[in-house]
Amino acid sequence: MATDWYMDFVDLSYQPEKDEIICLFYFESDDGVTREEAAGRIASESSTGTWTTLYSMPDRMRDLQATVFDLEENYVKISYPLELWEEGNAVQLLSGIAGNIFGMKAIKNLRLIDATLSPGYLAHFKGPAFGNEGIRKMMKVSGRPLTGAVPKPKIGFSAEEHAKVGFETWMGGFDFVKDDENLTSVSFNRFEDRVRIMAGMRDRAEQLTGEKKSAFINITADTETMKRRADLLAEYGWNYAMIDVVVCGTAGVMTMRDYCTDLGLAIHAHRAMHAAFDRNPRHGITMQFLAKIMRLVGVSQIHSGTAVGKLEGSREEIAVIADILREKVVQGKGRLSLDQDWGDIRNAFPVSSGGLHPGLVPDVLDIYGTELVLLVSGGIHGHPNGTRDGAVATMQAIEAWTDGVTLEEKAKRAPELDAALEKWGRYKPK
Ligand code: CAP
Ligand code: MG
Repeated sequence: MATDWYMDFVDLSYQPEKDEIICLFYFESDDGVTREEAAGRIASESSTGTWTTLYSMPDRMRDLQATVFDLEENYVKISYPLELWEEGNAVQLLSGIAGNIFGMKAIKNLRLIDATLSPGYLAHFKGPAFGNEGIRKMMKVSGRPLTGAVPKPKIGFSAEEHAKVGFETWMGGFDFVKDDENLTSVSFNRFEDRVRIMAGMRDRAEQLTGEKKSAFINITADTETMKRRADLLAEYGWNYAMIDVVVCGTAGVMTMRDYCTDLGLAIHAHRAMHAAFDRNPRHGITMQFLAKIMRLVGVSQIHSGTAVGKLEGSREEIAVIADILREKVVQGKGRLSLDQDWGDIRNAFPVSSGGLHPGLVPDVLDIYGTELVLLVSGGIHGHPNGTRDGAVATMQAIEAWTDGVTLEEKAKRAPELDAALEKWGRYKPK
């Protein structure tokens, strides 16, 4: 008598139905477990199965089973009937395709690479509230990346000091001042004080420059507190809220997407903690999948890496993540991503940040083009002449790239850029 039924979830001749969700996994089976059985176990445990054959089961349940339909070396594609998934509940999707399966003893390593979300699944989600065109209209910026910086050191300033650094950042030509991921409301820099004082500085910078200025002020907390903080942002005329989306969880982001949209707030998604599960190439969940889920639930932008800065992320992966966020129809790239037609779901901006300075701007724009949010933080506050000149130097580096001239050429007529190159050149921090 058979003790398990994993192979019931494998059919390499199966052709997925139009509205099924398809997942691509990398996996390594444990010794003594064949690839087919391992793949069947992934499909079983992420859909209707369990470890043993059962005394009885209604026939109709076979229609809910996931199916392994493509198996190549250590890569498997699994198709999931749409009926498995609650309408509009991305959290439940994660419990299914990114849940128990990571802990199965028969699978030594498992990595969820990407998923194709079907039109029937997408139909229940609103996606980003503004889209990239809407954000550009809101900020009155075109033809160049949106730019921003985090006051550094990343935490320790009083609200007053924070706002003064912010003012210098805006006066240097940047669009945004961003809170750091671990700054929320601390004894020496209360959220309420920062929102109020920054608004005053913003208004002054807008009057002096004639440009629209904004900030990603971090509301990260429990959801009820995030709602109160979003209310305060709207009261002071802000148009963004920042959320650390991994630590807040997909459920928190989903709640805040609607709440912030009603207040006219776009969401800047910081991804702190992502490297706990997306860095190991043999186990975990890719950044491209996290980016997909966050566009689905409606953030307006999310950090996506630099390739040349201080944090992990290859050029290929970054280009794939940018496509998943920006494009309407995404062509799968080999074993890095799957096809995705986003239908009416608006797009979102990739955010490139982490160890950047004016000397690295061309490398980043070579990867992303101009459709991104570029954050240069240490790379402006460490400028020999201070924050404002650091921002000016970064804007000059962007101009050089868009005008097709080298930084060195530009620096002959741009002293702030020249000073930045003098200090950092093309240094790539680790
Ligand atoms: C960058 C940053 C961002 C990282 C996050 C930091 O500061 O503020 O949090 O960019 O990484 O705290 O390191 P610097 P990622 O510009 O001074 O490095 O964008 O890869 O999610
Ligand atoms: Mg940071």
